[in-house]
Amino acid sequence: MTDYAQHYEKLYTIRSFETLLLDEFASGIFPGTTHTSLGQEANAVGVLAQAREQDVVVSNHRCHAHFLAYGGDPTALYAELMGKPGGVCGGVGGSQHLQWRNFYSNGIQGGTLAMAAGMAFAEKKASRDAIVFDFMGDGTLGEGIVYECLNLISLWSLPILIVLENNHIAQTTPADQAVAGSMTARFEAFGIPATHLDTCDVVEVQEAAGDLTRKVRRESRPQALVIETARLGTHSKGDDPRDPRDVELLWDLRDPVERIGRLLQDRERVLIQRKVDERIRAAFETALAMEGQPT
Ligand SMILES: Cc1ncc(C[n+]2csc(CCOP(=O)(O)OP(=O)(O)O)c2C)c(N)n1
Ligand SMILES: [Mg+2]
Repeated sequence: MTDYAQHYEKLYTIRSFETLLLDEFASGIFPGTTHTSLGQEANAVGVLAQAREQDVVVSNHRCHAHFLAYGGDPTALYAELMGKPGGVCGGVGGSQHLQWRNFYSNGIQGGTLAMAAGMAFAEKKASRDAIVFDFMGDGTLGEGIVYECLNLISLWSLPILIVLENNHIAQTTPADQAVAGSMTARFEAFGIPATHLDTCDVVEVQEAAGDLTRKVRRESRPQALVIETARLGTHSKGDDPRDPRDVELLWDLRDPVERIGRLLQDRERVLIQRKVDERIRAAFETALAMEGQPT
């Protein structure tokens, strides 16, 4: 399998998982709400290709892509979303609160950076050879705790790669109405070097994350990566004030799955799609058949 085909399979696995989740949501099998990663798959796959076993990953409310790219099991994630005891966290965490191995997600915006800082501090203090990956959104720059954390992360030289996924919207609020000035400058003001990337190409993300990850490991100090990305779906289940024509344009221009898929032969792409769709459907059915009452 070529590198492109491997990338495609990883991206398409997330896409297939999220698409089936949305399709099945209407049946009422999933309690609560959920935020899908449609459009942001390349950030998860590209960045977490750099994660080693001992590293820690801290994610936010939009965590499915991060969890699956980390190596999380789709069956356990569906079961978690169904509130089943066989889920990632026994069904009590739901869509936003996952913990498996060194992966942690939390729905409290900005609180996740405090978690990441604390864990990076612990790793550094114990002289363990681990770094922390933290994912956050543009809207989370409005949380005061982020700046307290950036201050300490810089002062204590904590080994964190902060990945800011700028999808230009926070629920229904456009970033240009909520975030003043430059996003990279906000990190730089605290002495944290920030790299800016405007792409939906998984290879570009992986390369940039590779450079930054090496620096974080070698120097044991923080780096930030601001990625211009696109939310191709609604915020959670139906909230999206954007003009549908604008969203359609994003699908045409900023779809990471389509972008890498174009590099494959039609036959190979379709075979991967079929294999993955079957695997994801089987994961869903297995979760559905699991014993135990939803929590
Ligand atoms: C402290 C806090 N306030 C409000 C919310 C409700 N909420 C969940 S996601 C979200 C928007 C987040 O926007 P952004 O950080 O840009 O991430 P995105 O959803 O675009 O991935 C809001 C307001 C929350 N989860 N936590
Ligand atoms: Mg956002």
